[in-house]
Formats: sequence, C-alpha cells, structure tokens
Amino acid sequence: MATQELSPRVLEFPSNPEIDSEEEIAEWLQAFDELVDEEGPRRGCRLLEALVKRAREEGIEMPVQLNTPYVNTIPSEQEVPYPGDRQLERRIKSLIRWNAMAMVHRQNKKDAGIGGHISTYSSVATLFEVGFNHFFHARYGDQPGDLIYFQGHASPGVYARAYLEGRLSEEQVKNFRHELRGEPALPSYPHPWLLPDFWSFPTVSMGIGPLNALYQARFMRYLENRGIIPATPRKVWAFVGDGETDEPESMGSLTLGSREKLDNLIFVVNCNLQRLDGPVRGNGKIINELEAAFRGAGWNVIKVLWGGDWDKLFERDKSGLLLKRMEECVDGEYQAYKAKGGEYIRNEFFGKYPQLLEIVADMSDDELHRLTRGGHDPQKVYNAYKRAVEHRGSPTVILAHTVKGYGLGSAEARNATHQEKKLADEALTAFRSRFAIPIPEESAREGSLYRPPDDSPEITYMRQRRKQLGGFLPHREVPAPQFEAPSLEHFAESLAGSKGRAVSTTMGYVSMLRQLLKHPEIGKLIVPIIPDEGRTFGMESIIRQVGIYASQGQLYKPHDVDMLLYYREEKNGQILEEGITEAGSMASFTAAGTAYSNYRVPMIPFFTYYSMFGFQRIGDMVWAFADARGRGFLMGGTAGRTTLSGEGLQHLDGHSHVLFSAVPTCHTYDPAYVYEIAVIVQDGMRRMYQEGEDRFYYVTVYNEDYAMPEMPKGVEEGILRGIYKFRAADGGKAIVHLFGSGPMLNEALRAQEILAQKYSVAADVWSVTSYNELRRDALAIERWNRLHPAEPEKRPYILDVLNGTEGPIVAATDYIKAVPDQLSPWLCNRLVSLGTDGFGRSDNRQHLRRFFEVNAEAIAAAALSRLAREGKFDAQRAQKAIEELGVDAAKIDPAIA
Ligand SMILES: Cc1ncc(C[n+]2csc(CCOP(=O)(O)OP(=O)(O)O)c2C)c(N)n1
Ligand SMILES: [Mg+2]
Repeated sequence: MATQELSPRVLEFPSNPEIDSEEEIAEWLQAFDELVDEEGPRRGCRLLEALVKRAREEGIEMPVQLNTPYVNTIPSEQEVPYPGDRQLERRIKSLIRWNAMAMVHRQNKKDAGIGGHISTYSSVATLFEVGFNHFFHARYGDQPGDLIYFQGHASPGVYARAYLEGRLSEEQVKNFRHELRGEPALPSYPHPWLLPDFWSFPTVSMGIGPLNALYQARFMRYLENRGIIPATPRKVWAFVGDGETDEPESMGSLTLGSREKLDNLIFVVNCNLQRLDGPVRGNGKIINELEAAFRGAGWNVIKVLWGGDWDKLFERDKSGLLLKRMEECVDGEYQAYKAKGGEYIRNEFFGKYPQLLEIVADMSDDELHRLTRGGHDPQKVYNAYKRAVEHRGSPTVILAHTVKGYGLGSAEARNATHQEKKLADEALTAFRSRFAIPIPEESAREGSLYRPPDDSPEITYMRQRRKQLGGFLPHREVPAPQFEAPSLEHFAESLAGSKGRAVSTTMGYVSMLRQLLKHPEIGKLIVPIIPDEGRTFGMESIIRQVGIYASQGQLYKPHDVDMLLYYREEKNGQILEEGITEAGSMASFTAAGTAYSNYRVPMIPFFTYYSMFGFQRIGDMVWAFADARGRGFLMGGTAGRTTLSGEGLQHLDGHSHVLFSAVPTCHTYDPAYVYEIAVIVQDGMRRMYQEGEDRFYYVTVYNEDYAMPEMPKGVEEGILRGIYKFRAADGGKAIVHLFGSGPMLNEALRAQEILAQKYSVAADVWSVTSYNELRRDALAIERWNRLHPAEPEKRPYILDVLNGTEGPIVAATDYIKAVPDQLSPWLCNRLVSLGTDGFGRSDNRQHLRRFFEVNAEAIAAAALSRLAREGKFDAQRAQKAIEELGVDAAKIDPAIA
C-alpha cells in the first residue's frame, strides 16, 4: 500500500549523480515505508509535513508538487464491495448502450446528416449508470433532490434509459432529432425549452454546464443559509467532457468552490482523452493537468484511472515499473493502445521493459485489450462516488479515465469517432454479440430498438432502484404558481415622479428595489446580483439594508463600520456580490431564475451590471438561461453610447438592445422615466411569477440626472407594448413626430421646442420604451394577415397608435440605428433613425451627442431636412437650419470614425 500511495515519483527531483546517492535514498525510503506500515499513513503524512517545514526553515526550495502517482486515488484495499447486482446492472447498461447507439444509427440511416453522437455516451455509460442505480436522488422527503448536469452530447444514453424505464415512448425515441413532424419526438440535447418535463439544465454549449453547476451549488447554500429551503444532503453533479475543460468557463471559477466549501458539488470529468478532432492532450496527460489545476484550486481530487483487472498486475509488479510505464506514456499513446488492440499493447506498452512483459505473459491479446480503464469499472466508480458524497469541506472532482467509442469496434478510440453517426453492418453485429443484445441479427443491422418486457428482471431492477432513490431522473417539475405580484400601488413612490429633483433612472430603479426588498411577502424572494458595481449604481444603501451574502459571515471589522452605509457581510445576507465576473453573476442569475422549478421557490433575481459588459460577453449563457426557462430581470446599467460620460470606446454600449432582441423569451425595454420602469417591473413580476410565463426582462437604466415626471394617466398599456404619446405639439396638428427612448426622450422634447420656437414646426413627442416589443407585435400580426388572406386585415399596435398622424418620424436612441429601424417595414417612408452607430469616445454627454448627431439640435435638423425632402419646408432654409443648429455637415460620419 505504501508504495502505491507514495511512489518514488512524489519524491523525485531531477537527478544529479553528484548529490544523489541511490543507496541513501533507498535507505530513507525503507525507513519511511516501515513507519507507514507500522503506524499508518497519517503518521507518514505528519512526518513529511515536518520534514518539508524543516527544509523550508533551512532555506531549501521545494518544487511544488500537485500531482499524485498515475494510479487510482482510492487503493483497492480501501474499497467497499459493490452494493448492487453487477450482472444485472451490466445487462441493463448494455441495453442502454444498444438503444442509445441504435437511436442515432437508425436515424442517420433514414435521414443522412441528421447527426447525433454515439461515442460520448459509450465512454460515460458506467459513470452515469452507477449514479442512476446508487447515487442520484430524485427527492429527499418532500424536498427536491440532486441537480444533475448531464454531458450534453451523451443525451442518447439518458433517453435510452428513460425509454427502458417506460418514461419515453418508442415513438419519441424513433423521432430523435425529428422534432417537427407532428409526432412526439426528442430534441438533440438537454433543452428544457423543448422537453420541459424532462431536462432542467442545458449543457451542450461547452463550458456552460460546469460554470452553472458551480454557481448552482453556491446558490443552494445561499438558499439554505437564508432559511429559504431546508438543508438536505442534496448534491449538484456535473458531468463534463475532458475537452470541455479547455473552455475558460469550465475552469475559470474553480476557486469559488473551495472558498465556499461547496461539498455539495461533484464534478465528474469523463477523461476519454479525446475531443472532436483528436486527442485532448496527445503529448501530455489531461488527467495530470486537471488534477494539478483542481488540487491547486483547493478541490478534493479523486482519480479513477484503472479498472479492477489492473489490480493483480500491480500486485505482480514488484519493480515499480508498471507505474513508471504508466507515468511515462502520453495520452496519444493511451489512445493508440485502445485503437490498435492487444498485440500492440503487449509490444508497445508492456514490451518496453522485459519485466513487464513477464507479468502479462499468461494473458491473451484479447485480455490485454480488454484491460479496463477505471471509468468503465463500476466497482471503482462506485467507490469514487461514495467518497465524493461523503467528503466534507470542499467540492470533489472525479477524474475518470475512459475510452471514447467504448464497444464500438473499429470506432473505438479513433480520432474520427466523435463524428461517427452510424455503424457498419459488421460493427452492429459485433456490438450485438459483445453486449449480448437478444435481438435477431437482421434487426440488429437495422438498428432496431430493444426493450425487454415490463416484468423482466432488468426493467424491474431499474425501476426498483429509482424508486429507492426517490423517483426517475432527469425530471423537471414546475409547481403551480402561488405568488401574488405587488400591485402598482406598491410602486407609488416611483410613479409619483421626483418633484423636480434631478435623479437618474438608475437611482429610481435602486430605490424601487429597496422598496421591493421591504415587501412583507416577496421581499425575501428578491436576489440582487452585482458584479462589483454596486457603488457605480448607488446600491450602498441596499448593502446596508439586506447585507451581502457571505457564507462565513463577516470575519473582520470593516474599516467603515462607523459609517451608516458600511460594507456589511452576513451569513444570511441577501445580495450576491460576485466580484468581477459577469459570467459568474449570470450563472447565479440562472440558478436564481430557475429556482421556481429546481427548488420550488420563486426567487426573483435582479442582476444589475454595466450594460456593455453584458450580452456581448456572456451571450451564450443568456441563451442557455432562456432555454432553461429562466425568469428574472437583467438590468443594464450605465447604458447608452452617449449618456455615460468620459469612459469611452470599451464602455459605451450602443448595441445590447439589438443583441437581446434576438432572444425569443427576452423582453427588452429602454425606459426614459422611473414610472416606466415601475410599470415594466410590476407587470414582469405578474407575468413571470404570478402567471407562470417563461420569460425574462432586459431593462436599461442610465446615470443621467433629470427631473422624473409623475406618470400621466392611462399610459400603462403603451409603456408595456412599447410606445405612448408623451407630449403633444403645443397648438396645431403635428406635421412631424419625434420618438425618444431612454434619456434621448429629453433631447426629443428639447427638439420639439426648437422646432416650434425657431421654425414654427409642430411636433408630437412619443416615448418609445421598446422597439422590440412593437416589432414582435407587428410581425405576429403580419404573419396572421399573410396566412389569412380572405379575412379582414388586422393592424399592428404601432399603426394603431399612429393612426391619423402624418408626416415624418424622427427616432432618437442612445443605441444604434438598427434599434428603431426594426419598425421600418410598417413605417414605410416615414422613419428617420438617429442612433449611435460607431465607436464611442471619451467626452461628456454634450459632446458625445453632438458627435453622434443625436442631440436635440440634430433631431430638429433631421426633422426639417426630411420635411424639406417632402416639400413641406423650404430646402434652403433647412440647409441653413442645419448650420444654425451646429450640426456639422462636413464632418466625418461617426459610424466609421
Ligand atoms: C462552445 C462549444 N464549442 C464547440 C462545440 C462543438 N463540440 C461538440 S462536442 C465537442 C467535443 C467535446 O469533447 P469532450 O468535451 O472531450 O467530450 P467527449 O465527447 O469526448 O466526451 C465539440 C467541440 C460545442 N458543443 N460547444
Ligand atoms: Mg473527451
């Protein structure tokens, strides 16, 4: 045992004959081995610690060693016996393997190019099955159970199991990747949007699963520490590909896990040593690399490298050469061994040292080929899971050595295996006999599904095991909403206006949030999330009010404790102050925004951030959030390309509205006044949490101070649908219409005055809260009209609202022109968009707006210019007006400057 746990490798230094004495080292090792044998590993560990300490005191620099020997972390003598019926479980697994493969194979035979993966599941099958049979809890009493992030492209295996369990119909399985044929079907990957009572966690975009799982585990603790859910032994399991660990999202936040002592989190990395094109680390060892990274980040690392059949070889090998050989091989070689078979393994792996050839002399080539990798041995996997589940104080990662394309014959461990969609007839036949699938050869060749009868031992066992563990998984549930949104009266303060005081929409939003946090019922459900920008948005008062969540409480006395708004951290604090990580914050937003289903508590996240560092940075996570049917409010702060002064090109956002508008369940709003925000937030809460609609909101808030008017009567519907008239022309019918959004509404109002006073042109001013909502409404109506040519035409809301108006429309936005241009199809030749296309600059608002030609003067000039083109204003006068108003006709177009 001592040799396995503490191999010479751990103590190895680059050899130098002048100072190395083999004899002396051997003596020390022998003494050490004796100590460990007699007094146990703990004593050994203490001794080494003491020696290292002494070495440091004497100024000896020790190399940092984060890798342990290339063997299983759990020595075989410490294993517990497997508690299940291994024979039966193997049969079940074989059936799942078959159906998973057949599902993809037959579909590609029928519909070439429809895709699907067979080699990923083949490598992860044992890792999943041991979990399904012995670990994955569907429920703890009346509490939801484990949350499992399945490796996305292993989905055929998860479907195949559910098919055997009788939860998915044959028709569904036969329609894998055929979702649009009017029959029950299955989506390619874990998509809660497409299979809402099955999947909970979208994972297939690499890196998003592990990051979301990490923050999910932290959010679970947050809910427990705040007393919102009881603490249970539930776990978050994340199955991750080894290639997937290259994504920064996978590894970028690991220290959160150890910092927060997330022993409710288990990563299982399916180390099949391959990704899509080829080996993950052909010239190195991905498992060593990951071990060092996770260990360095403070995780508990359990390596499951070798199956039980290697144990006897370790016993036979007295020379230590077997381990030496394992350590010197690189992953490219390990892959080749599996791809090339037993004879090759004998010659190339064992053959390097004659002593090693001897220990396998009694084994056939076939036996050598079948020597199992740890991740395919249920006994080893079970023991690793058991340790992981019992481990306390940090998260665990299990690094499981597997074979990509396991059991797929000629596709096994080949570089091209990831792309393999169908098997040749011989491979199917071989698969059938290797895994003893009881179907006729003819059916095997067709890739027929196979499910034994309900009362067969296999199905009975599977069901029994799941029953024992609380029910089937994956399974997504949404309890009926029991939530009453606060009425609009609750927002009275926000609706009343600022009584002439200059405030920003951000300030207005923050005080609204403060009010909501005080709400007797829903206050506790609010989850404010900020990535180190609380002060930017004036949220110090909220920090004082509800505290920052800190799992350890506050271990220090903050320097500003004597101040009213000190930095308050609490074990039951409500704010998630994530530090500088928009991706981490988005992962928290996802955990909170899906808690209504995962924990049955309708948490309401408000993630407030720098709008520029939002979608363009973490857009894929937003997409996954929508897929997961997430609900909540994304608040894009310091919004706009001209409103934030001084910060310049990298900070000035003029396009996040375009990006968010592409997410089907996202409602985007660009409000000008605080009462508009109140109406949007109130209705959002009602729709998401009271009515249970799967949607979320993106609302931009700005930092320009101005007086907030009181809400005019009857504008609620307009605010929500995207437009209402804010100020009609003073005297006379408007011949031009000015649209304004966000702070640009004020510019439009100033333009209205300029037009009236200087040029006697009457203009109406409209607040456009959402071009996106207006466009979606118009598109839906247009589609209806297209599909019902014999019915009377319906009119989109935007045309309804503008009915009876005439003349050009000048739309001013702090976003790019594409935002208002969304309405071009319905506003025909009326629309002139003024926006902030181009790179931002560092300057103040006045100069920025002049530069981008969106200030009041530019709006007025644009109106006159357009009126002139329509023959309603003298063209020469319009040209002169442009000059008078200070709009520089000769300067370079800001869009390309
Ligand atoms: C962000 C992202 N980039 C690329 C892909 C395409 N892709 C799908 S599977 C795969 C290889 C995955 O390799 P690995 O993580 O090792 O999983 P394995 O199939 O080997 O278990 C790639 C690149 C993706 N799904 N997501
Ligand atoms: Mg892989």
